[in-house]
Amino acid sequence: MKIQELLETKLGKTIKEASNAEVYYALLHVVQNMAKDKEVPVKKKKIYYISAEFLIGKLLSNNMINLGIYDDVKKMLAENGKDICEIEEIEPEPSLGNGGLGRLAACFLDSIATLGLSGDGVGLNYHLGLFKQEFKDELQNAVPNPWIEKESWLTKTEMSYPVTFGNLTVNSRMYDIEVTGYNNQSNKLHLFDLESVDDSIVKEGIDFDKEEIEKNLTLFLYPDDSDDAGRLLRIYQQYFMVSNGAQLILDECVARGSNLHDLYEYAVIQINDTHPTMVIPELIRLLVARGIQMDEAIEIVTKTCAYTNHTILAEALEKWPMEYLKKVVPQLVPIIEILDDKVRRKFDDESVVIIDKNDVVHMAHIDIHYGFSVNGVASLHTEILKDTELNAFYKIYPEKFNNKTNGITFRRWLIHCNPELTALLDELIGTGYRENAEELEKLLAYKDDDAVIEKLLSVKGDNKKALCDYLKQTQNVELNPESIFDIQIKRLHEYKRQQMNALYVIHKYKEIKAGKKPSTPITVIFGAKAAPAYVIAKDIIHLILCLQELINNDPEVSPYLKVVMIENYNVTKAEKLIPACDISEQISLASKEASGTGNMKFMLNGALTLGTEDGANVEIHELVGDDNIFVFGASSEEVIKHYENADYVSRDFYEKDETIKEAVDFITSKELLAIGHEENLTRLQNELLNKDWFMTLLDFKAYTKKKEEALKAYEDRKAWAKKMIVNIAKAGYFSSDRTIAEYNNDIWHA
Ligand code: 26Y
Repeated sequence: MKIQELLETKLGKTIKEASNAEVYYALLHVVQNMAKDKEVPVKKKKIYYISAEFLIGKLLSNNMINLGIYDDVKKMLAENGKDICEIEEIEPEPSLGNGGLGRLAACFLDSIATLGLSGDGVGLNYHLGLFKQEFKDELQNAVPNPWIEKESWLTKTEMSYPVTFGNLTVNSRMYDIEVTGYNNQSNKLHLFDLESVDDSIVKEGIDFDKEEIEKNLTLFLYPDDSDDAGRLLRIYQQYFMVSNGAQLILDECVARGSNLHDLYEYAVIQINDTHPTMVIPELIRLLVARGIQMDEAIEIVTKTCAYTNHTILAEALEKWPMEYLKKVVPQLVPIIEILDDKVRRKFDDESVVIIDKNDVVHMAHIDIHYGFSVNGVASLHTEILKDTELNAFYKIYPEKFNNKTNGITFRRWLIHCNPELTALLDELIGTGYRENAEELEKLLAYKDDDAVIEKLLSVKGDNKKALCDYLKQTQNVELNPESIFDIQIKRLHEYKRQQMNALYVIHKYKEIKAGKKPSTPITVIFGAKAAPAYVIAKDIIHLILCLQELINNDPEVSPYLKVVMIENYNVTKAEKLIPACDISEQISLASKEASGTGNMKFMLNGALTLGTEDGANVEIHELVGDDNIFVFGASSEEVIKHYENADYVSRDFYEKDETIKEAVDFITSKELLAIGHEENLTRLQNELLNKDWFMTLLDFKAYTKKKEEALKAYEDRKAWAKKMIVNIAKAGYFSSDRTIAEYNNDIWHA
């Protein structure tokens, strides 16, 4: 049956008669069934990608693109007076992730299905997910983000498992989301939930009783962990996720013919950062319970599990006090002790133990000793892991270490979010690049073609206008589409240095006030959520919101400079911002950003990177060459040395440099104090002057200099467009299809 008929049967009326919402829910149903028809029987070995986050974004259009029906449906809807974009608006964005690690997991599921591999995601079904961000009084407010509707992409399954915490046993419920591959099969994302969860226990904002485990377990992603109850809740969540996952994996493997002794021939488990680490002792426990000897169980699990590290920030490498584990998962404690004992017998090195002398359990150490692969997510990151952070482990297990530079799915980050650019590419180089991303290089042939340059600039211009309309509608800001769009969108963290960009904004404001006007107006756009317990991160948001208020309302400055902080930045908003960007801000302190993936999305959509030699920026630089990127700042080696020698003193930079002093002083100027809060602004200023752990002032001068260079380069639109072409053409390497092919060849062998 044709889709129109299917829809109208489901609707019980014609599409013309139905409302947008009715059409959306009917489409959801039809598309979901089409996806289910694409499920294929599992081959012997299956990949299980286990992750606390899956930042999947809206699914309707993505699924229609992957099923190959998007264009037809769009046309058919238009013929019936319906606009597909308005129908997309109806869908709530699932709130199952926070940032890069979660979005990477979503891109990977897309590529696993696209490459025809059998591989499912395993995670949790958070009802309120990551908080929704609202701005009030120039401050971030966190409110619950309920996203699950009566009819949604979630399918309730028959599967349920008991999970025991000490003397509390709960029963889970598994929900599935279909994961469609591009022109290929469907896999599944399994999300575990607890039926007794109760949204109504949430009181003011996102506060709730952290001790009512049966009511709160799957409410929030990353609940506040600034007190004991919060930290215990995180362990409850992690164990609930991995115990369900482990039971599912064993059941499925047995059903496919495994005798459990050969588990690793039937399953490979990719552990996404340390959050799912307890899957290792849990699997060992379950194998022993099924009659396998402890030593053999440990060996089997070690051959089944592989670990990806996404960060070298100490605060993110999880360590749990044994005392907490004894409370929540007493059944794992003897196993963790055995794992530690084996390490201690083999290696006389306190830095590689599992349970340290303070009785704290190092989760990453479990992954490295009891997994067969350890990978970083960009070349520089992997080298830093091997040389410094995990050097002691690298010496023991050099063969386990490998790099897998991150990637992004072009289905969402090009075909879906930038249809105009996609159409231009189709016209110029054919559609082969959709399945073989390296074919984007064919675009290089048009580098000197004036007609193509014209078209490319016009596509960018249209995307900028569309963003202006959207921001006018949603945030009531008036932007100039002729200005240069300079965008920094990512989680808020001091190492990512949104504060450095904010200092630049101050610097520009002062210049304009002093009569030095930029030849092209500049629009600086930020989007970021700060963890609710991360005080300085919230202060940085406060500063940006104050600057927005000050600058946009100053008639002398606003024709030349505007600042916008996007409210509740999420995947859907990223899809509108990225195609409209001219300058992609990737300005983390070198050595701190493991990879970054936004940098790749911007490049693919024809933005030029202004960045440090950090994470995958290094690889972008290598691919596009010096002329097509703006690189600045201290190198990772220099930064690592500063930390080793503890010789960076931010106040020296402040005192020695007038521009720096002027910008930092302005944070507590009478202009900003008239808008914002003294407490927040002073605290942030003091942080920069007395600590500045991520060396903002070290790189500030180099940053402003490079940014001026970029702004200058933008003036020559044709030369700029050529750089855009090189960036798009070289982005093929960053397809997550390439990344997943590497995971499969080197790690999974599925
Ligand atoms: C539990 C808590 C301590 C924690 C919560 C979330 C720790 C880490 C995270 C998330 C980390 C994350 O998103 N890392 C990012 O992973 C991306 C995908 O590999 C990288 O591109 C990015 O550089 C890295 O910051």
